[in-house]
Amino acid sequence: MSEIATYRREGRIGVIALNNPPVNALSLALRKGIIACLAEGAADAGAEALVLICEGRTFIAGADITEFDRPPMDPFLDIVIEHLEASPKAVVAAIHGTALGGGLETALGCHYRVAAPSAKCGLPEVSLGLVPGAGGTQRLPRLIGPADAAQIIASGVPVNAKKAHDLGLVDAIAEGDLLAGAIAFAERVVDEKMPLRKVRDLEEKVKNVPEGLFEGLRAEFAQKQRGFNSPQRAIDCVEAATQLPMDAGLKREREIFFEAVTGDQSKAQRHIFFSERAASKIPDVGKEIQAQPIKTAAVVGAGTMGGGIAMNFANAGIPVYLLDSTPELLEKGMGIVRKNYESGVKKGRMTEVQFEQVMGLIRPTLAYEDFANADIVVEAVFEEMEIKKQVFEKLDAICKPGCVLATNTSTLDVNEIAACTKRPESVIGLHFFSPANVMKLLEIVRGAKTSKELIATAFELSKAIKKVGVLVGVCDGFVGNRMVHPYVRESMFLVEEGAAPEQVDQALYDFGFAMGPCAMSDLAGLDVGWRIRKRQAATRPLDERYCDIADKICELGRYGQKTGAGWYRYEPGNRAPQPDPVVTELIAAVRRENSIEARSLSNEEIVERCVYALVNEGARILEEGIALRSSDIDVIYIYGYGFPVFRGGPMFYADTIGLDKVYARVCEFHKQHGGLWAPAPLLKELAEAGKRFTDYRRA
Ligand code: T1G
Repeated sequence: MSEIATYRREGRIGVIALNNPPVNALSLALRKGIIACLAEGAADAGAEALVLICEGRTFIAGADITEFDRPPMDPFLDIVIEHLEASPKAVVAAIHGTALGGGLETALGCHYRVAAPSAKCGLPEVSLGLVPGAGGTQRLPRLIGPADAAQIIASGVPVNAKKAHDLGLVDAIAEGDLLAGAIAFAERVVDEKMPLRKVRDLEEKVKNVPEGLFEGLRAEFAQKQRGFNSPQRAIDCVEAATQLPMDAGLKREREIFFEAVTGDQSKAQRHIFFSERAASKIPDVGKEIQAQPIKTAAVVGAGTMGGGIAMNFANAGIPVYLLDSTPELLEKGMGIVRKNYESGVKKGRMTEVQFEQVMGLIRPTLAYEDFANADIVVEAVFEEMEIKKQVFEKLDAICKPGCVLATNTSTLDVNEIAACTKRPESVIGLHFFSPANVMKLLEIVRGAKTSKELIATAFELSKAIKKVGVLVGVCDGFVGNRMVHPYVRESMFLVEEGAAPEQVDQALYDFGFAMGPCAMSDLAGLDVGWRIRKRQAATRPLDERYCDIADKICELGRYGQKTGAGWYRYEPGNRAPQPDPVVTELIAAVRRENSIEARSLSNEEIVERCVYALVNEGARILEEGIALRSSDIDVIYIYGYGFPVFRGGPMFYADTIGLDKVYARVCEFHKQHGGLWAPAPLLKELAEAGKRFTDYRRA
């Protein structure tokens, strides 16, 4: 591998080239390399100005996040940036790919910035629970003004090259060869005697602060990023840039950064950043296993799920057949797809041309024969095993050898489905979450005979369709739904014992969930859980505690939002849940029938009972090997069930609380509420050994 940082001259311009794959993260070696190359450039009499550029797919994508859990190592990034600013020769940053975090801060330490048309610039530190820690919150407001800077910093969302140029963040867009463009710009700086402009010296824009700017920003981000600390702290940093001289502002920023980097929220968010990437690393499926190319797809079932799944392929540019059994069902399904895209056009997320393009990629059909050349078929028919088996028998007869046969089942046995084909090695579960065109989670269900090539293909496909793929094993509900069962069950027990549905939901909403279990069930459809509970009734132990409140709600035909009423009632066209006296009375009747004296429950007990129910089941799933690692369970709960990312997922949250404390509470619940709370053996084992789920690997 070539050196991590090199200096060379091209004509009268010195070129500093960085090469630290995969994303030129600012490791200690890279920071030292930049300083050394700057010294070479300063000493090179033939160099009249300097260009800082990166090899590989992107400009510096940030500080090296892996260094944050270790003591900081000198030279810190802010020292590197001081060297850039102090250069006696103008330094022009040449940006391609994504200049993010410390990468953009490094570019802000340069005197000028040139970007490729496809480049993006951003300060995404808040997504890691941090704030920029190398001057970004002090320099960016000085360059583009505090209002625009605060939006970029508090949202963490990058801006494209055109927007960056419009804001004055970059000085020129280099069409064609980036290096040539940057060198030409550097020559212009010399020839036109442009000033050695240090961003830190630009005071004009931080002096004129619009009235109420920061109060407005705090309110905006308290709503947009509910429960997250770092956006608020980022706004504090930008406000400091308008109140303090540069060095004092840098000091303030550093204080806030170190407070954030040692805080639980950042540790949780960094945990999820790496966990999401670790999920695609399968111990027995190495890089030597070749994924199959997916050039054409097909979906069986044009219902809400099938249409949403088809949209994922079309959005990735993959032509996809969408099949159903009658023209009416097909027409209805295509209508839902069209409506989804039309709302995207209305919201400006896609143009009319893009709308026509994606719609053109989805081809409705009534004939399985159209699937003969498909590379993958995803079955999304009714959740009944016999119906699914009939579909797979047809697919087995029609699809070409090597075609991926995937089922979107949310709970059924993938091995049983595979067994009805002659090619079980080509069968896999691809469990999408509703709405399938929106939710990022994809549970990849590995059957006993699923081939390694198919696992590799499924992960490649999940990246292509912008999903977060997580491998799970075969059991009732795989990981997500298996855990949501005790979570929802516990919420019903809490209602039976005395809490109102809205109290349970509010407690978990305040904990950070996107919505509470009752509102979530109303959204997903109460009939879904009802059908599963009816299927499970045959094997449920007679002495097992059971709450039938949700069943009784379903018996009234109240399935949630889709019927206008469930746990809550819904005004037409309004999804806001309204407490309903009908349900209040139904709950009171169930309590009377079971001689339950309603008691007042604390929000703390509600959260512990629901979240520890997740943790206890997650421990069983880990022990059985249904999930490879606890961080996979965390990723599933963040991306599939709205668990707050600033708590890192249920298993990481339990580690943060301390497994000894969690185990003690589970034992108390076991005493109070019986067998369903039997502590998972792994939870007991790790708690007693003073260990964490995060460190656990199944032997
Ligand atoms: N540090 C260390 N490793 C990183 C990294 C980083 N900043 N960014 C990515 N990686 C690894 C990643 O774990 C994966 O490893 C590989 O690179 C490819 O990443 C001081 C404090 C740049 C948009 O938040 O958003 O600067 O799995 O799979 O999909 O103020 O990576 O291959 O072993 O994501 O093409 C701020 C984080 C840091 C950017 C590329 N920067 N990275 O996406 O590839 S804090 C960020 C990303 C900071 C300063 C502050 C994405 C990407 P592996 P990937 P990708």
